[in-house]
Amino acid sequence: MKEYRGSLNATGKRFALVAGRFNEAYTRLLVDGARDTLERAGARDEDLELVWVPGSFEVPAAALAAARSGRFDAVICLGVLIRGATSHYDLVASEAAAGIGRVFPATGVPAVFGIVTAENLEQAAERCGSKAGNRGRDAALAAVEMANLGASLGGWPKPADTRDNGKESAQVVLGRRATVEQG
Ligand code: INI
Repeated sequence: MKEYRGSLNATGKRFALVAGRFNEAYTRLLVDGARDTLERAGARDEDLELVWVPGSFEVPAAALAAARSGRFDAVICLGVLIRGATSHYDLVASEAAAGIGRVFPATGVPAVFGIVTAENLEQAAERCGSKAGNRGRDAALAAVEMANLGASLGGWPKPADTRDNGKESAQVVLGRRATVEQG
């Protein structure tokens, strides 16, 4: 049986990192981990671009813009969500996950999920470079693997609706598939 597996060689590949500034001290650890992993896998610093957004809620919009730019083989989404006293965390977490999940089908560019969702500061710290690893590194490896797997399979399919220059794709990602006037 023929098997396909994306390699972990990032040589010649271009990546966008999109990071939420909320809980910045932790998010920076994810960014550092992702960058170090990409460079150790062979990516050149000049082939990496980092986009900061206010928080995890805004990550999907910037990830979509990066994916649509055509400049990247994959987009790495990073953020740190820590549960508070209200339902805010749940709303932001579900929107971030759903929005990031829609970028790939809408653009044909893999967007990987490196958002830490933690119940408290201790859990966040554990996932940002201490005893539970570094989710930024994990996400970077997933991005390299997906970029290479796509190349092995002859390229990830571009959605049919890129014919309208991505306008329809944007509506899919933003969850507004129904009629929306484009200005
Ligand atoms: N954004 C995060 O990335 N992490 C959080 O823990 C968080 N909490 O808990 O509030 C958070 N909120 C901000 C949100 O992502 C948006 O930036 C904000 O609501 C403006 O749209």
